[in-house]
Amino acid sequence: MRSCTRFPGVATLSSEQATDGLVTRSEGSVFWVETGGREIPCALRGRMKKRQLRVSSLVVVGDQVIVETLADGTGVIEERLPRQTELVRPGFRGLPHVIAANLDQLVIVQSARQPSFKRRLTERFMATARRGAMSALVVVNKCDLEDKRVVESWVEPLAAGGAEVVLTSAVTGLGVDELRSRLVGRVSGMAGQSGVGKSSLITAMFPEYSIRTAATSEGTGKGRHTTTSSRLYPLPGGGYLADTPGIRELGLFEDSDEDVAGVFPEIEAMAAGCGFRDCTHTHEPSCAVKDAVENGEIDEDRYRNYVRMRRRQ
Ligand SMILES: Nc1nc2c(ncn2[C@@H]2O[C@H](COP(=O)(O)OP(=O)(O)OP(=O)(O)O)[C@@H](O)[C@H]2O)c(=O)[nH]1
Ligand SMILES: [Zn+2]
Repeated sequence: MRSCTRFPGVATLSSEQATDGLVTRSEGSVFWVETGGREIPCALRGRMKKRQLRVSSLVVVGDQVIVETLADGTGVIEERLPRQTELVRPGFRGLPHVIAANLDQLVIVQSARQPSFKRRLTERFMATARRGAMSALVVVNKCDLEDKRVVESWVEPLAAGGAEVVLTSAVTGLGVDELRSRLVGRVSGMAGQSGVGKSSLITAMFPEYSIRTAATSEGTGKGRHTTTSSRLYPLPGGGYLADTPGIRELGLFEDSDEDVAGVFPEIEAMAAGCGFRDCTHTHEPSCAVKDAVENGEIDEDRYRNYVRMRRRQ
Protein backbone atom coordinates (compact mmCIF):
# COMPACT_ATOMS: atom_id res chain seq x y z
CA MET A 1 0.00 0.00 0.00
CA ARG A 2 1.07 3.53 -0.63
CA SER A 3 2.14 4.87 2.71
CA CYS A 4 0.53 7.98 4.00
CA THR A 5 3.74 9.91 4.52
CA ARG A 6 2.17 13.14 3.38
CA PHE A 7 -0.32 12.94 6.20
CA PRO A 8 1.61 11.48 9.11
CA GLY A 9 -1.08 12.52 11.59
CA VAL A 10 -3.53 10.08 10.07
CA ALA A 11 -1.74 7.07 11.50
CA THR A 12 -2.64 8.15 15.02
CA LEU A 13 -6.40 7.65 14.57
CA SER A 14 -7.70 5.75 17.54
CA SER A 15 -10.82 4.06 16.16
CA GLU A 16 -10.27 0.53 14.93
CA GLN A 17 -12.59 0.75 11.94
CA ALA A 18 -11.48 4.14 10.68
CA THR A 19 -8.36 4.00 8.54
CA ASP A 20 -6.73 6.13 5.93
CA GLY A 21 -6.72 5.01 2.34
CA LEU A 22 -6.05 5.97 -1.24
CA VAL A 23 -8.83 6.23 -3.84
CA THR A 24 -7.58 4.09 -6.72
CA ARG A 25 -10.73 3.92 -8.80
CA SER A 26 -14.03 5.71 -9.19
CA GLU A 27 -17.02 4.36 -11.06
CA GLY A 28 -20.13 6.47 -10.73
CA SER A 29 -20.90 6.64 -7.02
CA VAL A 30 -18.57 3.78 -6.05
CA PHE A 31 -15.02 4.50 -4.95
CA TRP A 32 -12.41 1.80 -4.56
CA VAL A 33 -10.10 2.58 -1.69
CA GLU A 34 -6.76 0.91 -1.09
CA THR A 35 -6.38 0.45 2.63
CA GLY A 36 -4.57 -2.09 4.74
CA GLY A 37 -3.22 -3.87 1.68
CA ARG A 38 -6.59 -4.43 -0.02
CA GLU A 39 -9.05 -2.54 -2.19
CA ILE A 40 -12.56 -2.10 -0.86
CA PRO A 41 -15.62 -0.55 -2.54
CA CYS A 42 -16.82 2.52 -0.67
CA ALA A 43 -19.71 4.95 -0.75
CA LEU A 44 -19.57 8.59 0.29
CA ARG A 45 -20.98 9.52 3.68
CA GLY A 46 -24.14 11.54 3.01
CA ARG A 47 -23.06 14.57 4.99
CA MET A 48 -19.95 14.90 2.82
CA LYS A 49 -22.10 15.39 -0.26
CA LYS A 50 -24.16 18.11 1.38
CA ARG A 51 -21.12 20.18 2.15
CA GLN A 52 -20.17 20.69 -1.46
CA LEU A 53 -22.44 21.25 -4.43
CA ARG A 54 -20.08 20.01 -7.09
CA VAL A 55 -20.18 16.40 -6.00
CA SER A 56 -18.36 15.25 -9.12
CA SER A 57 -15.08 16.68 -7.83
CA LEU A 58 -15.66 15.83 -4.17
CA VAL A 59 -13.65 12.62 -4.21
CA VAL A 60 -11.52 11.58 -7.18
CA VAL A 61 -8.79 9.05 -7.88
CA GLY A 62 -5.63 9.93 -6.00
CA ASP A 63 -7.48 11.37 -3.04
CA GLN A 64 -6.37 10.39 0.44
CA VAL A 65 -9.46 9.62 2.49
CA ILE A 66 -10.56 8.39 5.89
CA VAL A 67 -12.78 5.33 5.54
CA GLU A 68 -14.88 3.41 7.98
CA THR A 69 -14.71 -0.25 7.05
CA LEU A 70 -17.87 -2.28 7.50
CA ALA A 71 -18.31 -5.93 8.39
CA ASP A 72 -19.52 -6.83 4.89
CA GLY A 73 -16.20 -5.82 3.34
CA THR A 74 -17.36 -2.46 2.03
CA GLY A 75 -16.59 0.95 3.43
CA VAL A 76 -17.81 4.49 3.85
CA ILE A 77 -15.67 7.52 3.05
CA GLU A 78 -15.90 9.87 6.03
CA GLU A 79 -13.41 12.54 5.10
CA ARG A 80 -11.20 13.62 2.28
CA LEU A 81 -7.79 14.88 3.29
CA PRO A 82 -6.41 18.11 1.81
CA ARG A 83 -5.07 17.76 -1.73
CA GLN A 84 -1.49 18.52 -2.72
CA THR A 85 -2.29 18.82 -6.43
CA GLU A 86 -5.36 18.80 -8.66
CA LEU A 87 -5.64 17.88 -12.31
CA VAL A 88 -8.47 20.05 -13.61
CA ARG A 89 -10.34 20.25 -16.88
CA PRO A 90 -13.34 22.35 -17.90
CA GLY A 91 -16.52 20.54 -16.97
CA PHE A 92 -20.21 21.31 -17.17
CA ARG A 93 -20.75 25.01 -18.05
CA GLY A 94 -16.99 25.50 -18.05
CA LEU A 95 -16.77 24.92 -14.31
CA PRO A 96 -13.53 23.35 -13.15
CA HIS A 97 -13.79 19.60 -12.91
CA VAL A 98 -11.12 17.77 -10.95
CA ILE A 99 -10.22 14.49 -12.63
CA ALA A 100 -7.36 13.32 -10.40
CA ALA A 101 -5.78 14.43 -7.15
CA ASN A 102 -2.29 14.30 -5.69
CA LEU A 103 -0.53 13.47 -8.95
CA ASP A 104 3.16 14.30 -8.67
CA GLN A 105 3.55 14.91 -12.37
CA LEU A 106 1.73 15.23 -15.65
CA VAL A 107 3.46 13.34 -18.44
CA ILE A 108 2.68 15.14 -21.69
CA VAL A 109 3.10 12.74 -24.58
CA GLN A 110 3.60 14.00 -28.12
CA SER A 111 4.84 12.18 -31.18
CA ALA A 112 7.41 13.30 -33.72
CA ARG A 113 5.12 12.20 -36.55
CA GLN A 114 1.74 10.54 -37.04
CA PRO A 115 0.40 12.73 -35.49
CA SER A 116 2.90 15.56 -35.88
CA PHE A 117 4.56 17.29 -32.94
CA LYS A 118 2.42 20.12 -31.52
CA ARG A 119 4.37 22.47 -29.34
CA ARG A 120 1.49 24.82 -28.62
CA LEU A 121 -0.64 22.01 -27.30
CA THR A 122 2.33 20.93 -25.21
CA GLU A 123 2.64 24.42 -23.77
CA ARG A 124 -1.06 24.44 -22.91
CA PHE A 125 -0.74 21.09 -21.15
CA MET A 126 2.23 22.50 -19.26
CA ALA A 127 0.11 25.42 -18.06
CA THR A 128 -2.53 22.94 -16.89
CA ALA A 129 0.11 21.12 -14.86
CA ARG A 130 1.25 24.36 -13.28
CA ARG A 131 -2.30 25.32 -12.52
CA GLY A 132 -2.72 22.11 -10.54
CA ALA A 133 0.70 22.36 -8.82
CA MET A 134 2.09 19.29 -10.61
CA SER A 135 5.41 19.12 -12.36
CA ALA A 136 5.37 18.48 -16.10
CA LEU A 137 7.41 16.04 -18.14
CA VAL A 138 7.35 16.34 -21.92
CA VAL A 139 7.80 13.11 -23.88
CA VAL A 140 8.29 13.10 -27.64
CA ASN A 141 7.59 9.57 -28.86
CA LYS A 142 8.06 8.00 -32.32
CA CYS A 143 11.52 9.54 -32.57
CA ASP A 144 12.38 6.64 -34.90
CA LEU A 145 10.29 8.44 -37.55
CA GLU A 146 12.17 11.74 -37.56
CA ASP A 147 15.74 13.06 -37.68
CA LYS A 148 17.10 13.49 -34.17
CA ARG A 149 18.33 17.02 -34.87
CA VAL A 150 14.91 18.05 -36.12
CA VAL A 151 13.23 16.77 -32.95
CA GLU A 152 15.84 18.52 -30.84
CA SER A 153 15.15 21.79 -32.61
CA TRP A 154 11.46 21.45 -31.70
CA VAL A 155 12.03 20.80 -28.02
CA GLU A 156 14.99 23.11 -27.55
CA PRO A 157 12.80 26.17 -26.80
CA LEU A 158 10.81 24.11 -24.27
CA ALA A 159 13.96 22.92 -22.55
CA ALA A 160 15.33 26.47 -22.59
CA GLY A 161 12.11 27.48 -20.83
CA GLY A 162 12.88 24.98 -18.07
CA ALA A 163 10.84 21.97 -19.24
CA GLU A 164 12.01 18.41 -18.64
CA VAL A 165 12.03 16.53 -21.93
CA VAL A 166 12.53 12.85 -22.78
CA LEU A 167 12.78 11.63 -26.38
CA THR A 168 11.43 8.12 -26.86
CA SER A 169 10.53 5.42 -29.33
CA ALA A 170 8.34 2.54 -28.29
CA VAL A 171 9.64 0.76 -31.41
CA THR A 172 13.42 1.05 -30.92
CA GLY A 173 13.34 1.38 -27.13
CA LEU A 174 14.99 4.80 -27.18
CA GLY A 175 14.41 6.64 -23.88
CA VAL A 176 12.15 3.92 -22.50
CA ASP A 177 14.40 3.15 -19.52
CA GLU A 178 14.73 6.82 -18.71
CA LEU A 179 10.98 7.37 -18.86
CA ARG A 180 10.36 4.33 -16.65
CA SER A 181 12.82 5.63 -14.07
CA ARG A 182 10.92 8.92 -13.99
CA LEU A 183 7.60 7.16 -13.37
CA VAL A 184 8.59 4.56 -10.78
CA GLY A 185 7.99 5.75 -7.25
CA ARG A 186 5.83 8.66 -8.34
CA VAL A 187 2.15 9.23 -9.07
CA SER A 188 1.72 10.32 -12.68
CA GLY A 189 -0.98 11.16 -15.17
CA MET A 190 -0.44 10.81 -18.91
CA ALA A 191 -1.93 13.28 -21.35
CA GLY A 192 -1.69 13.28 -25.10
CA GLN A 193 -3.69 13.02 -28.28
CA SER A 194 -4.90 9.73 -29.60
CA GLY A 195 -2.25 7.80 -31.50
CA VAL A 196 0.88 9.40 -30.06
CA GLY A 197 1.76 6.05 -28.49
CA LYS A 198 0.77 6.26 -24.83
CA SER A 199 -0.32 2.61 -24.66
CA SER A 200 2.73 1.49 -26.62
CA LEU A 201 5.06 3.32 -24.24
CA ILE A 202 3.38 1.82 -21.19
CA THR A 203 3.74 -1.65 -22.68
CA ALA A 204 7.39 -0.96 -23.58
CA MET A 205 8.13 0.21 -20.03
CA PHE A 206 6.15 -2.46 -18.22
CA PRO A 207 5.86 -5.40 -20.61
CA GLU A 208 4.70 -7.78 -17.89
CA TYR A 209 1.86 -5.50 -17.00
CA SER A 210 -0.44 -4.15 -19.66
CA ILE A 211 -2.19 -1.35 -17.85
CA ARG A 212 -4.52 0.03 -20.47
CA THR A 213 -5.27 -3.32 -22.03
CA ALA A 214 -6.47 -4.46 -18.63
CA ALA A 215 -8.83 -1.50 -18.52
CA THR A 216 -10.30 -2.43 -21.88
CA SER A 217 -10.88 -6.11 -21.28
CA GLU A 218 -12.60 -5.72 -17.95
CA GLY A 219 -16.25 -5.50 -17.02
CA THR A 220 -18.61 -5.09 -19.93
CA GLY A 221 -15.85 -5.79 -22.44
CA LYS A 222 -16.35 -2.36 -23.95
CA GLY A 223 -13.27 -0.32 -24.74
CA ARG A 224 -12.05 2.23 -22.26
CA HIS A 225 -13.26 5.01 -24.55
CA THR A 226 -16.81 4.13 -23.56
CA THR A 227 -16.17 3.65 -19.87
CA THR A 228 -16.50 6.43 -17.35
CA SER A 229 -14.29 4.91 -14.70
CA SER A 230 -11.04 6.52 -13.62
CA ARG A 231 -8.22 4.49 -12.23
CA LEU A 232 -4.81 4.60 -10.61
CA TYR A 233 -2.70 1.63 -11.65
CA PRO A 234 0.05 0.57 -9.26
CA LEU A 235 3.36 0.36 -11.10
CA PRO A 236 5.82 -2.49 -10.75
CA GLY A 237 8.56 -0.99 -8.59
CA GLY A 238 6.26 1.53 -6.89
CA GLY A 239 4.17 4.53 -7.78
CA TYR A 240 0.98 4.80 -9.78
CA LEU A 241 -0.17 5.78 -13.23
CA ALA A 242 -3.58 7.40 -13.64
CA ASP A 243 -5.92 6.51 -16.48
CA THR A 244 -8.82 8.92 -16.51
CA PRO A 245 -11.36 9.77 -19.17
CA GLY A 246 -11.29 13.42 -20.15
CA ILE A 247 -7.55 13.79 -19.84
CA ARG A 248 -7.37 14.69 -23.53
CA GLU A 249 -9.45 17.83 -23.14
CA LEU A 250 -7.05 19.13 -20.53
CA GLY A 251 -5.33 21.58 -22.83
CA LEU A 252 -8.56 23.43 -23.48
CA PHE A 253 -8.75 25.09 -20.11
CA GLU A 254 -8.24 28.82 -19.89
CA ASP A 255 -5.07 29.51 -18.03
CA SER A 256 -4.31 32.30 -15.62
CA ASP A 257 -1.57 34.83 -16.36
CA GLU A 258 0.60 33.22 -13.71
CA ASP A 259 0.30 29.74 -15.17
CA VAL A 260 1.09 31.03 -18.64
CA ALA A 261 4.04 33.01 -17.30
CA GLY A 262 5.44 29.91 -15.66
CA VAL A 263 5.49 28.09 -18.98
CA PHE A 264 7.38 30.92 -20.69
CA PRO A 265 9.97 31.98 -18.10
CA GLU A 266 12.37 33.36 -20.72
CA ILE A 267 9.64 35.75 -21.92
CA GLU A 268 8.68 36.78 -18.38
CA ALA A 269 12.32 37.52 -17.58
CA MET A 270 12.56 39.75 -20.63
CA ALA A 271 9.33 41.59 -19.73
CA ALA A 272 11.07 43.25 -16.80
CA GLY A 273 12.71 45.52 -19.35
CA CYS A 274 9.46 46.74 -20.96
CA GLY A 275 8.54 50.44 -20.79
CA PHE A 276 5.11 49.77 -19.29
CA ARG A 277 4.56 47.63 -16.21
CA ASP A 278 1.35 46.16 -17.68
CA CYS A 279 2.84 45.74 -21.14
CA THR A 280 0.99 43.06 -23.14
CA HIS A 281 3.96 42.79 -25.53
CA THR A 282 1.71 43.30 -28.54
CA HIS A 283 1.30 46.97 -29.53
CA GLU A 284 3.21 48.94 -26.87
CA PRO A 285 6.29 51.03 -27.66
CA SER A 286 9.59 50.20 -25.92
CA CYS A 287 8.69 46.54 -25.46
CA ALA A 288 11.72 44.46 -24.49
CA VAL A 289 9.90 41.23 -25.39
CA LYS A 290 9.17 42.29 -28.97
CA ASP A 291 12.76 43.51 -29.31
CA ALA A 292 14.00 40.12 -28.14
CA VAL A 293 11.75 38.34 -30.65
CA GLU A 294 13.06 40.58 -33.42
CA ASN A 295 16.70 39.94 -32.64
CA GLY A 296 16.12 36.22 -32.19
CA GLU A 297 16.65 36.00 -28.43
CA ILE A 298 13.10 34.76 -27.95
CA ASP A 299 11.67 32.05 -30.19
CA GLU A 300 9.00 33.65 -32.38
CA ASP A 301 6.64 30.70 -32.31
CA ARG A 302 6.76 30.57 -28.53
CA TYR A 303 6.11 34.31 -28.37
CA ARG A 304 3.01 33.91 -30.57
CA ASN A 305 1.62 31.15 -28.39
CA TYR A 306 2.35 33.15 -25.26
CA VAL A 307 0.32 36.09 -26.59
CA ARG A 308 -2.45 33.77 -27.76
CA MET A 309 -2.72 31.97 -24.43
CA ARG A 310 -2.93 35.26 -22.55
CA ARG A 311 -5.58 36.57 -24.92
CA ARG A 312 -7.85 33.60 -24.33
CA GLN A 313 -8.46 34.65 -20.77
N1 LIG B 1 7.00 4.21 -35.48
C1 LIG B 1 6.48 4.21 -34.25
N2 LIG B 1 5.19 3.86 -34.07
C2 LIG B 1 4.70 3.87 -32.81
C3 LIG B 1 5.50 4.23 -31.69
N3 LIG B 1 4.72 4.16 -30.58
C4 LIG B 1 3.50 3.78 -30.99
N4 LIG B 1 3.47 3.59 -32.34
C5 LIG B 1 2.30 3.21 -33.15
O1 LIG B 1 1.36 4.28 -33.12
C6 LIG B 1 0.03 3.79 -33.09
C7 LIG B 1 -0.73 4.36 -31.90
O2 LIG B 1 -0.13 3.88 -30.71
P1 LIG B 1 -0.94 3.75 -29.33
O3 LIG B 1 0.02 3.26 -28.32
O4 LIG B 1 -2.18 2.98 -29.54
O5 LIG B 1 -1.33 5.28 -29.09
P2 LIG B 1 -2.18 5.91 -27.87
O6 LIG B 1 -1.57 7.22 -27.57
O7 LIG B 1 -2.28 4.96 -26.75
O8 LIG B 1 -3.59 6.13 -28.55
P3 LIG B 1 -5.04 6.14 -27.85
O9 LIG B 1 -5.22 4.80 -27.22
O10 LIG B 1 -5.99 6.39 -28.98
O11 LIG B 1 -5.03 7.26 -26.86
C8 LIG B 1 0.15 2.27 -33.06
O12 LIG B 1 -0.01 1.80 -34.38
C9 LIG B 1 1.56 2.02 -32.58
O13 LIG B 1 2.10 0.82 -33.06
C10 LIG B 1 6.87 4.59 -31.92
O14 LIG B 1 7.64 4.92 -31.02
N5 LIG B 1 7.29 4.57 -33.22
ZN1 LIG C 1 6.46 44.28 -23.52
